[in-house]
Amino acid sequence: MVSFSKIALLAVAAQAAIIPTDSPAGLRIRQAGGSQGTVTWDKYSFYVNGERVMIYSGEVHPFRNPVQDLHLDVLQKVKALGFNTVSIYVHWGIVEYERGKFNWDGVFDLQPFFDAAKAAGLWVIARPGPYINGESAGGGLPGWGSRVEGQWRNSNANYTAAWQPYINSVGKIIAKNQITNGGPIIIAQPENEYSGFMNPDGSLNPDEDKEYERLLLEAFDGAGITIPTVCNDAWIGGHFTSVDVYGYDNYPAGFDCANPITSWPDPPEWFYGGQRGVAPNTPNSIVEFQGGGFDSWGGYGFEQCYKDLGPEMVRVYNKNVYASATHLLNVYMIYGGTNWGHLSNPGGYSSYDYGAAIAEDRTLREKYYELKLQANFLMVSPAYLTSAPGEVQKFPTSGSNITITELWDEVGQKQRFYIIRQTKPQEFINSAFKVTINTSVGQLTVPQLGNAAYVLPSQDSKILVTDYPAGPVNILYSTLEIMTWKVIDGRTVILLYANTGESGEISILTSTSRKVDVRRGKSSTVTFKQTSSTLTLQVVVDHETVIALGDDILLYVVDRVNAYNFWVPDVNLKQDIPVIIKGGYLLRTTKFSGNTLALTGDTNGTTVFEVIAPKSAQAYTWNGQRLDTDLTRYGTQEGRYRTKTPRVDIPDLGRVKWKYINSLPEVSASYDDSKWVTADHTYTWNKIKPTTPVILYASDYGFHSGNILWRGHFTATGGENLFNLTIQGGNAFAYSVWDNDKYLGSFTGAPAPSAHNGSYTLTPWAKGSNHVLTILQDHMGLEQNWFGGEENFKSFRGLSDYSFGGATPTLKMWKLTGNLGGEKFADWARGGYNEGGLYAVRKGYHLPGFDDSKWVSKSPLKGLTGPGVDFYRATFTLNIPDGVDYPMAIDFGARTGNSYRVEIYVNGWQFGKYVDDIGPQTSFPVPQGILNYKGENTIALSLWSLEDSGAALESIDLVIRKQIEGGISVTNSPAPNYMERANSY
Ligand code: IPT
Repeated sequence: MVSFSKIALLAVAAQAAIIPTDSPAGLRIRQAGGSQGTVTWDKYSFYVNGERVMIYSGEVHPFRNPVQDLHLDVLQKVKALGFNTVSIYVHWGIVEYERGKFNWDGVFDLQPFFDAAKAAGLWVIARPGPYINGESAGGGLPGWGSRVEGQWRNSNANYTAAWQPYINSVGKIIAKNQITNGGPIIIAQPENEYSGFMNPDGSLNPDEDKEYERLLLEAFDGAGITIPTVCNDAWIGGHFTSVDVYGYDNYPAGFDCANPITSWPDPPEWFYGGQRGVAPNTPNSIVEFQGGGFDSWGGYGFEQCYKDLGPEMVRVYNKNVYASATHLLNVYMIYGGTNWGHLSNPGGYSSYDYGAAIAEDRTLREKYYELKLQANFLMVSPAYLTSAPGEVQKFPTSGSNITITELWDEVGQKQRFYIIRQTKPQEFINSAFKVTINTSVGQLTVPQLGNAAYVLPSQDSKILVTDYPAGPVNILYSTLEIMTWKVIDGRTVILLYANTGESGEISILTSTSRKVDVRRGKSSTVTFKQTSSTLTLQVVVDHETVIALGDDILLYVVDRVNAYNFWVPDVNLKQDIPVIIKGGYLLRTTKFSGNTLALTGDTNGTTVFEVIAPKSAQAYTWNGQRLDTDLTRYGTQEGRYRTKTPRVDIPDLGRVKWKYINSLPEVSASYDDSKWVTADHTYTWNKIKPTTPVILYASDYGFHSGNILWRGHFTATGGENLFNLTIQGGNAFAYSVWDNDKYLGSFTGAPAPSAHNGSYTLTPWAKGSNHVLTILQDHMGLEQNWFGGEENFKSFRGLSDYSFGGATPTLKMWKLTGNLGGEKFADWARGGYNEGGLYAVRKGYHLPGFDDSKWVSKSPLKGLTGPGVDFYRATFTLNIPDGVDYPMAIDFGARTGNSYRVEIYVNGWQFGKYVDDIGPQTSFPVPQGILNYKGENTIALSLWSLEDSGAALESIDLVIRKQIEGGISVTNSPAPNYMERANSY
């Protein structure tokens, strides 16, 4: 099923967009200026409750985290970045797995997520689709959609009838939680990347379907959504401009994990002009901006991708988009999560770590701290919100390696921001030069003192400010970057940073002569010059230098890594008490009551806290314990905290008592498949019509995920000696074939092929003999449907053709099964996607509470000696104390290269799909809440061997990924026990 290469199309589109084009159809503002009055906008930025705001957002997908309590953990981490918003997708296919029956219960309930966002102090951008993409099964479209004829993602009436109930249902939930009703949602996005369009014959259609867009907006309105709508155009292509605020996305670093950094494209510069061309009256809004990348079967693994998409990427590309005066920026993903329970499309595997700032196991990467520096700066720089790019200098002209954009505050008419960046970051050229800037005292070439140069390492970008007010302090310019500033008890504290060893300069407009007093660090690193109107300091950045400039200015000049330690909390979620905290792995909340400043958060290792707070705070607590502090030489408080991360005993999964059954009874002579679904359709809604006498597409019969089994019953004519088939399952799929109980062979799969033509030799069939051909196939998830009008998500899973050699037998019937019940799935708590069609799973043996005492003892380390499927169960207990966060994973040892596949069920939740010979994933994070940290756990594994030589796990371990004190308290997700499944087979 080759569809158009989206990437190629995007490349063409991106090229086209570099050339400024005439603006397409003007923007229709549905709520001119925002009729609800709470979330409004002008050409520069959004306003919330009348206050102009930078919307700095991170994408998280509630559906990729089935532990409701952990949302708060992730959202507090996003809040602590200095972000004020999160953006979410809702996956239609999960919540309406059976047409017309919505599952908003338990882990699928969105309310706990919205409540957690509110509790964390974040706004929400809600993006319910109907189509989302997001490397998810069907791109969000439901499996039953395979039986809805015609084009999807346009105004096809069949499709309209399919999505309207869903948008109505999710729309009401969004409306209930929008800001005007007291909830956190400020913006809603219909559809996603409605940017490329197809005709029924598969040819490209240049036109979007405006009737579809109108119907969507009407449905949003109908559900009561009054907050502004945005679109997410895949490039600045002027699509779906009938929303309130036009938005677009950008993934500037690409997705090349193989060649970290050297493969980076030059940072683009055309965004601002492009956006102004399409939507001059709304804020420049990047609704998705690369925060990492996806990885596919046979890929490189996310740690390798992170090398390409780490803190350097944030310095180069995020700062580059600030040069385009971007005033809504959503980082996709800030936390990726897990494709548990078959939620991925075939382009991805269980981990959706994304190399994001917050890793899949919820630990923080260095990129997190880099983002924190940048977001904090923007949040204290309101003039940025009314700035627009002016002159762009290429500098120095000789090497032409530097690009400088001057942003000018058009409203305040005073401040400038110079975004200084490497033009060719992929070429590893460090630069040192002088910069000419415009200030209120005229043009200056900086740095001014001595022979110092402005230093810009190869994968760096810096923001230089002029005439920047930090409260009452007028900074004439600073070549040191500002992380934050606060006026605390009349003294302005300014936090400045650069890389270790670089020198930086800050010049303050002041007519009084000020004593430069280095209170911490080496005074030899500081030089200064006072004139009648300015005080200019130059500092060689070395760890931490604290300089008092009289009583009312305190400068912290720190190196980057040290700057990572500072947190600017939103005290009492009101930001009205100026506080800066240094220290800790994470600062979650800050509450001020009476005279106590109560901090909560996480630590690892010994932590030195510094509290920079008003004197009215006389006592400090950390997670409820009193923090003893001493006064520093500059009036702040410092205290030491020793992290307690107790040792815990973790079971050795290689040695626990494993029980086993054969999970492939289907190939035994006596097997009875009468309860299976009979494949008796002779018509398919699919536009790919098969040659088979009956339709053998799993989705046509309601099976959309996990393994699928087919059984073809034949009576031999005599002499059949070959079985040929064309079968499809998605990238990296595999299948095995049996003739009665005789194994014929397997296609073991490879990263790319999603279909296979196979030929299997039969021991010649005797005339009149009965044969059942059993095919066990993998289903790698439903395809996405990127093009509007496309039907790619219907790509079949199953057989489109088969034939025999030697003779042709008489078909009696075909039977099939996937998960028990198909769309009427068995497990409401864990959802329709969680289960597949393997015998043991159909029976519910993966669930906790099943009595396996009669099963045989055998370890998955022993495995199978031939082809087939084993199913294993074991139980173990954990006893992890409160007050710590010990994220865990199930690790398989090194890949052996043998062809076998494992699905991991933890307390009934499918939390990993391991393909030994394709990879790359070998470590599967399982969150607390799925793992019961205080009591019994059930682990179940299916082990499918696709080779005559058999298969066994090399090793299996439960590992603690990191030991952190703090965390939040987690209630286990519902994990209903096994109950006998009456009609199971
Ligand atoms: C963009 C999609 O909007 C998003 O859903 C996700 O799939 C993301 O890509 C990649 O992770 S599409 C963009 C690459 C043009």
